Order: sequence, then C-alpha cells, then structure tokens
Amino acid sequence: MSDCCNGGFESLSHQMVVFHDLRCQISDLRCHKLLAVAEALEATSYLPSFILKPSNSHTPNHKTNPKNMKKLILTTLTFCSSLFIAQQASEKGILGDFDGNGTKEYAYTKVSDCNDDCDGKCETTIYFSDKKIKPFVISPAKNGGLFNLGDLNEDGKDEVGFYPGWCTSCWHGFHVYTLSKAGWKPLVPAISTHCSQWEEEKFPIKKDPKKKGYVIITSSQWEDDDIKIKSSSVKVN
Ligand SMILES: [Ca+2]
Ligand SMILES: [Ca+2]
Repeated sequence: MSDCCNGGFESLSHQMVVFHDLRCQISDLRCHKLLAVAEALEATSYLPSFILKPSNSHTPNHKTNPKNMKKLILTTLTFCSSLFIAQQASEKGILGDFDGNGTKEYAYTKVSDCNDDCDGKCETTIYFSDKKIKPFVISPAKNGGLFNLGDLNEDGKDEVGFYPGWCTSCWHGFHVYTLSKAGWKPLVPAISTHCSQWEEEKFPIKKDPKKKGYVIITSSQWEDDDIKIKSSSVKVN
C-alpha cells in the first residue's frame, strides 16, 4: 500500500502522487509541508524536470503542461491550507457538558514536546475550562481534531472524540472517551480509520437510532489488498 504521507513532496520527483492521493489533505502537517513547497515554487518557479521536458506531441496535454500542473499544485495546496485552518479553529475548544453537571464547559487541546517531524514525546492533553474536570493525555498525537460526540451511552455526560494528528500514515485511530467515576476511560477501543474514510465523510461513531444503548461504529480495515469501510452496532450501555 502506498503511504501518501511518507516522503511528503519528494514524491513529486517520481510521479505526481500528491494529486492522486488527495487523502493527504487530511493531515495538517502534510499540508504544512506542501505549503512550504508551494512557497518555494512561487519563489523559484521550480518544476520537476519530467514536467518541463517537452512533449513529443504538439497537442496540449493537461497532465504535462507546466502551467496547468503548477496551477493544480497551488489549487491543491490552497485546499490543504483551508483544511488546516478548519482544524485550528477546533483547537479553540468544543462546548459540551462532559461531566453531566448541567453546565456546558469547553474542552481544548495542547500538544507538548513534538516538533514538525513528530519527534519527541508528542503528548496531547485535553483540558477543560471547568477545572474540576481532570485533563487527560493521548499519546502519541501531534494535536488533532476534538469532537463533542454527544451522550453516546446515555449517562448524562457528553463523550469526547479525538482524531490524533501525526506525520506519517493515513491510518489513525479515532479515540472515544467518557468520564466515569474513576476518571476518563475509552468508551470503545480506538477505532481504526483511514483518511479515505474521512474523505467519504463516514464518521467513526454515532448513536444507533434503532437500538437503545448501542452505537454504530464505522472503521477502516485492510482486507483483500484494499481498504474496506465497515459499520457495526455495538452495545455501550
Ligand atoms: Ca459540565
Ligand atoms: Ca455519556
């Protein structure tokens, strides 16, 4: 399986993998890398030699026309950039009643000891504006997307969803946490998701509308040399 993330933009020197593998858009870090290259492209008008090589045919070819290619690169990068901004917005916090006391509070994340290459401990802590609610750590995670999942197990408290950011791979586990008397614990084991699942907007967990006390878990699995997205109903209460 090709990994759309490893190597970042170096893949340009071989093939325009970056375009067929738009799944890369999911990761903000990858977008960072691509944006950096976009700036370099703008500054130097550099394009890989195989793109600049004249075509044998006089017929204009969209795939090998340097101008079109550059436009496509920059369009892709702009889209990546907008996704990154969307993720940043979520870092301001999500509102929910995570301890079930009837008052909504904010949950927000902070990452520590994690450089652009994901070197370091890379611990992301989820904090709450109500300081009576204990923070908890998810590691490794170079920050990530935070979600209020609603009250999935009907105990009066909203569950927290976390989609960790990372520098490599399109496979990331989606975490679902619930506040118990003993503290924060996973409501279900981390849900395996591939970025193609996110592209298709198949969210990993939701209440099962047909079965009380159940959730529908949608995960990505590698089967028969392909990524399969499967859903099943699981009891949580
Ligand atoms: Ca509360
Ligand atoms: Ca709950």
